[in-house]
Amino acid sequence: METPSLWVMQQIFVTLILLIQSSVAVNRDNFKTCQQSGFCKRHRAMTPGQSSYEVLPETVNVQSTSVNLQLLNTVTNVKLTLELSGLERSTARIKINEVEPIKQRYEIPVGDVLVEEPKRQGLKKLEQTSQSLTLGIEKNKIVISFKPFRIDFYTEDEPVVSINAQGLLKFEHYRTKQEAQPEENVEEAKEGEEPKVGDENAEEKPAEEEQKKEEEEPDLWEETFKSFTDSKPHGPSSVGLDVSFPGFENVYGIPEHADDFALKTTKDTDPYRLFNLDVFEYELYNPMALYGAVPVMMAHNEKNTVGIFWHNAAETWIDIKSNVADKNFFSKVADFFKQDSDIPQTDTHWFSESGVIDVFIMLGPKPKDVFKQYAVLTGTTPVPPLFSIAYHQCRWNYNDQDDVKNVDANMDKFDIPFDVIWLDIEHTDGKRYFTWDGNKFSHSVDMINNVASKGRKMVTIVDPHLKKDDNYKVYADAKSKDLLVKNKDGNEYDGWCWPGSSAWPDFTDPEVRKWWESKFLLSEYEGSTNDLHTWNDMNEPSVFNGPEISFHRDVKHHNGWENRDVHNIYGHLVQQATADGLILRSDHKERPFVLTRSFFAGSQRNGAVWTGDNIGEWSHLKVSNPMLLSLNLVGITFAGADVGGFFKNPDPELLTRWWQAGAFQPFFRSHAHIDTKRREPYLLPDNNMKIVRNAIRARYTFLPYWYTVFYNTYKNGGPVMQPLWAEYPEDKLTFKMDDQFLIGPSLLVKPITEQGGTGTNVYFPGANDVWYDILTAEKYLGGKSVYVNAPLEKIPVFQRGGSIIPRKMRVRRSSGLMHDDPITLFVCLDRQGKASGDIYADDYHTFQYQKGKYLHRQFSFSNNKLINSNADKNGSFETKEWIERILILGVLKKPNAVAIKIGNQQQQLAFGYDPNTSLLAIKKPGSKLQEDFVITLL
Ligand code: NBV
Repeated sequence: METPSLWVMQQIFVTLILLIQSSVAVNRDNFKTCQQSGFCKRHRAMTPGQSSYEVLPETVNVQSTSVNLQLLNTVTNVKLTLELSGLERSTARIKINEVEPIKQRYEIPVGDVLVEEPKRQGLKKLEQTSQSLTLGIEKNKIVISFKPFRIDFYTEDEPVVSINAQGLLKFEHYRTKQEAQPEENVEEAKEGEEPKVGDENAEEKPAEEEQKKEEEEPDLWEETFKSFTDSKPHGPSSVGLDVSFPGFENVYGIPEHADDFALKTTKDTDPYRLFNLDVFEYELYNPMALYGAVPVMMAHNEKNTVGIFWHNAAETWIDIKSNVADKNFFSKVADFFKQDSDIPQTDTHWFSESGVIDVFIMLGPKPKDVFKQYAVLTGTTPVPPLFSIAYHQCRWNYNDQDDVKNVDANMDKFDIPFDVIWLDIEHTDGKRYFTWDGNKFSHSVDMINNVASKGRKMVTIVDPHLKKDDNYKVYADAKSKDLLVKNKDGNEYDGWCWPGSSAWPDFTDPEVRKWWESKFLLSEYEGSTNDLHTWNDMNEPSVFNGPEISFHRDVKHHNGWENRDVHNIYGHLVQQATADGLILRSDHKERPFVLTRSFFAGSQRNGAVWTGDNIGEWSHLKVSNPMLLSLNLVGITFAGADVGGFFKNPDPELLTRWWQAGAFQPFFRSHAHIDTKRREPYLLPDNNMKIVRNAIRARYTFLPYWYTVFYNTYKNGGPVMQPLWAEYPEDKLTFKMDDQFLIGPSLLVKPITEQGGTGTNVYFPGANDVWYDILTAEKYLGGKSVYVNAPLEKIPVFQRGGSIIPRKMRVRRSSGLMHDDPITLFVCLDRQGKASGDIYADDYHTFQYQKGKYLHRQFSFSNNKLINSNADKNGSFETKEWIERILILGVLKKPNAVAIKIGNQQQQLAFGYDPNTSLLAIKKPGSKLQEDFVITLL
């Protein structure tokens, strides 16, 4: 136990933090700008078109799936080694490292981010000259130009990606401090072993000067930000490269930023920053870093979609220039190809503080190809347990077990379904995670069991900071086993967080992750049950008194790596260990649910992500759509934003609109700051409460569809919440659209995000398509925008003609009570009178589906026949679910009769027909979901 005075100090500190955090507006001073970051400045200052790198032709070695070669920096004479390998599915990988580094550089271990060592694919040598090497990979061509060095990728003879076309490759090789003396370095360059190089140096004056300037930079061996000095024992170590997308006007991805979906040029701003940070009350529409980082970008136009994955865990910045947005931008790859200079082009420039250059180039050519290419590298989200895609009720904090009981009872009283109730940090004994405040939660097991008796679950927060208290067994155990992160001197790192003085387990160490997993065993986590799941917060990590509110960069991790090397994967590995812990707890039987605030590429494998501390303002509701689209695009499909906004007290209208939007976003949880007024949905004014209840109930009716969409993305990759262009790649009008989106292939959603909104223009994609309002069955022709009325009670949601969506219309208190409920099929016919769709079902909570215990059924309607057939012979599952009703929209005339055939049995079915809406309702087909049938309209 700490001394009383220390305790008082800690309380004052935490109160101060709370006070600072309740003054709504980001404190920009806490976070570095590019100008305050040495390596960012150095890379940004480079002049395009002056590459100092060339390929040494005699080193080029072409093998069946790869090419190895050396690059020479003609200014410093330092050599780099480059390996370009062909990977399965039209993907290439370029790795650049030092030839003879004086110290090994960090590479992310396989398994942490990449699911496995990527599978190689043949590269065909098409041509080699003294100037270039041309290779073929499937339908694509790769040209490596030697002098200056660049690599161009072509799809069907059109350039789509160019590497180092701007000549911004920069690799700060490890050096000893003396070597960095400017004079010496330049001398050395002049005395290079290869005489030719000296000659060329004469022409390369600007680069030489640049190099000289660089060596004079003050930030190379130590860097100061505010009161923090970052020791850099290994000196400068950054790496950077430019990637151009000829022919592309739009690029997307690289979350997390509170910005538009189509990324903006950074000509007049800082580059987009990827450095996991706790930025409370973040500002909108700027490139500042946030809690998570996925260094994946996609470029899309009518013909092609390509992607880049920058596999580096260090702080990364990305500049974006576009010849369309930045008219007159001087350098264009199009000129190199002697093409019409009106061709749009986007040039990007990536640079990271340390590590190696390891870039994956995914060549598409269609959006779904890139999604799959990326999924093969970093995996997909396993099918979430059904409860986790239903509605979650959270706040900081539900005060005690009686509070939990009351919320649970009130939700039932007001007939509002929910699946999970959450406990924030106050439930613990003094912010010691894995413990309970004994006064408030004396009977945690009874509390959880009571909630679980209605098919519901609970979630508790488990942050990665451990209170430094020798009587706290988790900390004491970690300390005694030497599992904690160290400071630069090798002593246990000490930082301030909620519990006061804290230490952090080193999640980059696989042994530490194993240890953490064991903490979730029921025998270890006293007062927990199998119905308790987990929330990882503050895992950037957030350190109140650290630089930029995080770890010092010279903090030491496993194998001596510094935090600067691994910073962006720390939070990802916290969630991974937590998910594995929950799996261990159930002896690998039950699917875990873990929500994380910090994440990296690959985090999709471990559960859900949310967008952190947003504000209860209309602008934050609006930005949730592009933010979630960006996350979804790069595979983080299970994503949501705090419904209602974390800070402030939004009025009932905003709350209502937020619940409506959340009901159609992948992770659906309302949450609020400890200082906000209580806002459980039943506390809303009666009219708002009813509208919100309907929105939540709508979510429940669509659960079979959500579940199917999640299953399909588990199998194929790609977003759950999709930009329209993912389904309509050729429709230019959709390329910048981010205020409306698709859930799966068939639901179009345009949430109302304006105060006082009573209607909105909805763009219905697909010139040959038709869309149906899910409530009124009103029909809209595709290929145009139409104003749709949307008074408060209305969520503009439309089903695509040509689709079949399974729903469950008997909404109960929780999804857990709906597992066996019957299905209603909503069949919306296209203009040819056809439709198709599918349903995926399993036991909704175990891993048995990964052993073939599932059903995937295909529905198709054409020529007046609806067929239910097996979509996947590898799966079989005996479900009690059955088909209760079939609603077919777009049936032009009333049939004389409707008949069902199952096996050899045929029978007539009752039906009703409404000529005004062209709706045919087939009552009680009564068939089991797993039974093949044919229903004919006669
Ligand atoms: O644990 C308290 C909060 C949590 O409610 C929120 O969702 C997190 O994003 N947490 C941040 C720490 C304090 C924020 C002011």
